[in-house]
Amino acid sequence: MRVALINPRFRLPIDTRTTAHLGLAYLGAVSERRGDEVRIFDADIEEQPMDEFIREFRPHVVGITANTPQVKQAWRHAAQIKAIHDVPIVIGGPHPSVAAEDLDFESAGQTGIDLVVRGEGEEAWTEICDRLESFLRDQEGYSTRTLMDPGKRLWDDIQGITFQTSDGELHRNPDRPAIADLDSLPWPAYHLFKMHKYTNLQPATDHIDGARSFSIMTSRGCPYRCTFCSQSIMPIKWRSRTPENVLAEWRHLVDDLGAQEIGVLDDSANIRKKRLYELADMLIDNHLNHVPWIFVNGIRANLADYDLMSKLKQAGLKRTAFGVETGNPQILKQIDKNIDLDTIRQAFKVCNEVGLETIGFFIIGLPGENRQTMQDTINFAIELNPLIANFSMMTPYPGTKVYADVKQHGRMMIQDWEDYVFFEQQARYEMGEMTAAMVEEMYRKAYRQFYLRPSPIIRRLASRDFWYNLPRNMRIARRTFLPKAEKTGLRRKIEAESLA
Ligand code: B12
Ligand code: SF4
Repeated sequence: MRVALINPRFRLPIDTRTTAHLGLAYLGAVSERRGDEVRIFDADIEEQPMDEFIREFRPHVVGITANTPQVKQAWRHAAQIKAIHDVPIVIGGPHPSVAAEDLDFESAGQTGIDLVVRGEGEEAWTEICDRLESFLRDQEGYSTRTLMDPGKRLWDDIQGITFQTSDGELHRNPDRPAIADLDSLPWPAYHLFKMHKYTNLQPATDHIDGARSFSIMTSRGCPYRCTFCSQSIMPIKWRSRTPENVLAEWRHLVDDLGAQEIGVLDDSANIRKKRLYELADMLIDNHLNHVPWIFVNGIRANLADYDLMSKLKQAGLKRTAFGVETGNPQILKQIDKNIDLDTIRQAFKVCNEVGLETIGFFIIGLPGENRQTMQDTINFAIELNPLIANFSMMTPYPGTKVYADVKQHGRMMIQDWEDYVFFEQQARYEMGEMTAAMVEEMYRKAYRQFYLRPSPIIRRLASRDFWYNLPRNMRIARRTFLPKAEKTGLRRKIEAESLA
């Protein structure tokens, strides 16, 4: 079959890095394993209009991915495609996977969308394509409406999907268990992307373009449930690939694709330390440790001891992120992070001793905060002094505990899914004594107090990447430090573009 996979356009109002979509890369790989002809249309980087692509390729099935701020664009794309080519359209990704808020039904009811896949997609996608292929074999011509005929019961036994039959009834099939054997998955199909069009997600090396910067996922899931974290895709059960399987893909990235840096995207890569020791030894023994790599997302600070971090450093690790979130002990308890400030301090100390660069993720405006607790976070960031301090304003994603709390006790200030981005300078909710004005003020203060100190300024100026990317860095600095009027203009521009 001809399979089209689409990443809807959603350019963040920041100079975000664009990267090949790993979820679509996996789906593309399983489709190719089925024998399909696959095209990926990443609206963020394509120059060709999407309708032209659909008319030319005439896919037998379309898959669209969506996180929360992308979902409305995904629906627009679905309606647009259906209007020119009657093809089954499947949506998946973090947003429609939130069944707790009926967000699967929300997408299933949209014009153009036939099926919703909840959670990890590889197995459901394969089953849907298998089913569709055998159905199409018996058809001369058909309309997608016949696929959704309740009498045909075509989709009743596929786990983890939601759909609306043509009589208007919504169906939510039972959940699909998490993929138990991650080694059984093919490697992400990067050859389906125009890799030269991407930048690197989190540059560890000076000025490497996307063609030489790749992502990898060595484990899936996270055993924790922080109150703010949107975990609709990855189940609580943490699973990992074997070190041998990871090594083989790593070698492929370096030897076949010419990777000059690698970003590990795991939610919590260091849950099982033994596995990382084994992987590190293998990278060293196989002479793959010359390619720098980084933990793009936070690893657990309580599991980042000296021995492990120094072994990982020998294996090529250059930089690691930690989800610090807050500098206030009480707020830290309330967000169920299951960690304390001293443990976080220790992890940063270890990384400094070992010579690893660090990234700290901090949240301004968690439930229960006041000016002082937010100041505690800024002070803690300055004390830890990571290479990169990333402050974001708390954005309550549907399905999280914070979302439920704000709905019940606070005042949500955004109603549109397209506003669920957290690098704008606007607070997303108010609760208790925490006003939007206070959060916005503290957010700006966080960036000013952290970055406008001599040591970060000198560090930036000393890095070659800063000079290579000077125009981009100046734009980021201007947007970060200037008042929010600048942002509003940017937002309007994006809206206008997406309507055009
Ligand atoms: C890397 C990453 C990024 C990167 C790259 C994003 C990208 N293009 O992939 C960057 C930094 C750009 C980014 C930005 C943002 N991100 Co982000 N990101 C991630 C991260 C850490 C890994 C993504 C990943 O590769 N996952 C692994 C792959 C295998 O999973 P997947 O992409 O979800 O795809 C699987 C399933 O979802 C499903 N599936 C997905 N699409 C489809 C489509 C079909 C048809 C089917 C059948 C199945 C299916 O099958 C796939 C295979 O199993 C996740 C956390 C996580 N664990 O996933 C957060 C995450 C996706 N991001 C999140 C958020 C909030 C954002 C931002 C909105 C943050 C912001 N700045 O405001 C932006 C949005 C940017 C945008 N343009 O859309 C949230 C999403 C929550 C939500 N409800 O939408 C997550 C889940 C983090 C979290 N736990 O809160 N992100
Ligand atoms: S923030 Fe990190 S540790 Fe907490 S649930 Fe999300 S991925 Fe897990």
